[in-house]
Amino acid sequence: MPALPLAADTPVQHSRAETVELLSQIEQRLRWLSSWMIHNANTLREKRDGLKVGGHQASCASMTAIMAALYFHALRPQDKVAVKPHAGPVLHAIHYLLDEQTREKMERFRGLGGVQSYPSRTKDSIPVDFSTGSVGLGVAVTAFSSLVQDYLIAHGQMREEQSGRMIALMGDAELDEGNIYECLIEGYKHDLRNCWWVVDYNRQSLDATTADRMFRRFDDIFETCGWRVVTLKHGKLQRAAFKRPGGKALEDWIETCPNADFAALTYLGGAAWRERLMHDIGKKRGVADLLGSFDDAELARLMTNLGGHCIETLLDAFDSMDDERPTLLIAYTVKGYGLPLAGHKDNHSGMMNTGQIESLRDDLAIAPGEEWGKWSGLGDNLAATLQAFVDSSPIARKQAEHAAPAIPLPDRLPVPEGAEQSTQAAFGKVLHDLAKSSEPLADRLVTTAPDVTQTTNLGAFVNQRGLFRRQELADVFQRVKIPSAQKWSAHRAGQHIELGIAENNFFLALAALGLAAPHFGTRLMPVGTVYDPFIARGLDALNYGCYQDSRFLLVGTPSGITLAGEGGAHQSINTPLIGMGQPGLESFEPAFADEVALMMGWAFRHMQADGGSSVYLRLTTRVIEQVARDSSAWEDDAIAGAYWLREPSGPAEAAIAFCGAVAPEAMAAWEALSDDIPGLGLLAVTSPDRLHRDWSAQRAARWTGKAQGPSHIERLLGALGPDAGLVTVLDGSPSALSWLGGVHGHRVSPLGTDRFGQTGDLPDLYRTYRLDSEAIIDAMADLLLQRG
Ligand SMILES: Cc1ncc(C[n+]2csc(CCOP(=O)(O)OP(=O)(O)O)c2C)c(N)n1
Ligand SMILES: [Mg+2]
Repeated sequence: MPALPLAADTPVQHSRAETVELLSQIEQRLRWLSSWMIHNANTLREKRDGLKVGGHQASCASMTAIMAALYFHALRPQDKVAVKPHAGPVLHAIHYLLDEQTREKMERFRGLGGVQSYPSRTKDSIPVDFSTGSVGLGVAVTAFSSLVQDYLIAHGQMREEQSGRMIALMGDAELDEGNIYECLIEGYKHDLRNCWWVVDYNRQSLDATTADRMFRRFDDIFETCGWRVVTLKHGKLQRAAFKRPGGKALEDWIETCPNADFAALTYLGGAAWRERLMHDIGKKRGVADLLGSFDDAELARLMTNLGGHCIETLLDAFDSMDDERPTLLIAYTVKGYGLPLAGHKDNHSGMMNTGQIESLRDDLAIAPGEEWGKWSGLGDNLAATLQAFVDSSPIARKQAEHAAPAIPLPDRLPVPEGAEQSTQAAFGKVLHDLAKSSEPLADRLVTTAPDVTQTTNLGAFVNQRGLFRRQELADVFQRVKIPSAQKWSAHRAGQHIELGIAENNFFLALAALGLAAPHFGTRLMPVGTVYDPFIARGLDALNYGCYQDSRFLLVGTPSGITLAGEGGAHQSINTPLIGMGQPGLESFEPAFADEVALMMGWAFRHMQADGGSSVYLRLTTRVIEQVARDSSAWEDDAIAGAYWLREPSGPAEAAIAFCGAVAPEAMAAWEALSDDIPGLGLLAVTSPDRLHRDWSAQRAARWTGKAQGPSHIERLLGALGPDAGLVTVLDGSPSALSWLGGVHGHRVSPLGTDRFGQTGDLPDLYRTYRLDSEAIIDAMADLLLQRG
């Protein structure tokens, strides 16, 4: 080991050899602290529930060299990283060395308020650039963040010099996720840059070793999409051995060794390596002497000296990637490197037993009781030098996330005119009016859609504000004067990001756009449209965005069976339940154009509020007659989730509660019944989600000591008599409204769609699925008869 200079007040310039040595020490610390954190949580901490705590020592050890070299050498303060979920403990150990994580939180790994199982932007206290957990998503989101960064640079909100790299540290099994390839294609179309994906290529997934047949195929796939592929197969020791007599035979053997054999031999160790190598290539010239020059321990070290564990090799690779080209770095590794679990096919959730961890502790000269010390077992000088090295690394200068200023918003968004309108068309008009305005909000809107821009009424906005591309792209049809309603030219100032038809990409793009404020200091107002049924296609990515507290407006349209002739396969049935069930997403289903304008105005406020969230509007193409309003008294109630379109009177015996597109049927049924049922109410439910959330929150307030009061729905339904009946109706799963009966114990007859698949026109479909006014009248008669 080279003599290291003593720590000094001013950062010391280290030679390459010193840097390598310091990073090797840090690698060992990260391997130790991550292993200990997991061991402590599983074995030493008191258990109260008999359940496994879990954690992945082998997945961590696989990446400690990569992460040491990246974080304490290659990373710049403006770069952002998504860390492989199962290497979360390593990230926390890094921040522990930087004094940004506490021992207490690490002791509570996977416990309430402790270090989260997987890196979490919202729940962890250390800086986490991207949450991870669902494999594949944390990788692809980095590409979309690079796109967002380019968008901000093109719009003059960031300087080119401020741009960082968006980096994913990924497991090799993540390469099996389809969303990775959807993202590659989209990235190529958008001329992706400043993006690194570093693969921890341990050739093991959760269940087993991975297929050999994919070897080198990844290079082809990525290079086809414009990426540079850098492969770090061998470490320095191996490369030196290959140059010796017999070395070529050894190299060729490694080249063709099946993944499973390599893993098994790694687990078995030096003697097994020797026996197998002698058997396979021992007779080749120079091999016996070459192998004979290493004892068993040295041979094991040599054979596992893969690129991803060799600090020098990693530093050279990172240093060579000094341009903006997207780069896939495939770093060969051993899962469980440096631990007795190394190479075993079941090591994904495997853990060192007490004897094994104690022996690792002894190897590192860490005294019992000193396990949590940052630099335990090292001399004072080395410890001080390491601390100074860590403190002067660029990552230590990483700035806290931005608190981006709010965008000034208009008091109200004008209501689109028209006696008859659909909610989808109204949405398009509100955006179009904004696009024509000089509102500051208009400049921060970014729209996006997975190849459904025109059919979801974004076209007018795009005509006004243009498509975004870093390189100008002329609209050929316009140039040769072929008439078209769409101007499809693209330029740097454009505000619509056109995506191919891949809903996972769409949701990841929204997630990245909705993090522009904390990531880059400029708030954007992303608005994304998608056919409502295809929300399900990207549901995990939607959940992923919400979990990270990304802020966007999602518009699902058209929806339900109301899209009629568009086909049974396109009917969305359970999206109202998705809207209710998804935390971090407030959902609305308006019926009228003035509700749409009101909700969009509220959404833009909520998207930038402290404690706000993303918002989802479920819309329809059904054109319906608009209602006349004599005041704006309904508005607050509509935002709270429901308002009386026809107020019940007296101790009303019944009410009809409807949501969205079936408003005309509910109104017609009310007209037909109101003479016979005195005081009949008609409740317009604009958000089953907000109503239910508020109802449960008020109930919970009794036990949490928060302010109590009747919830909005308790207040509204309190206007009905105790024996009243409720008919609920929506174009979606009936359970989105049937719970209303539980509020005051009213009897309910819930109408909605619980079957699907049949195409038809509206009268036929509404009759068949019992959403028409006859069905409402029948259901009401039934309820009142029951009571009699
Ligand atoms: C979408 C999703 N499916 C399944 C899992 C469960 N899971 C966790 S890790 C893993 C395999 C990890 O293998 P790899 O990416 O190679 O990581 P490493 O070998 O480094 O642990 C799986 C299937 C998950 N986290 N996310
Ligand atoms: Mg793996």
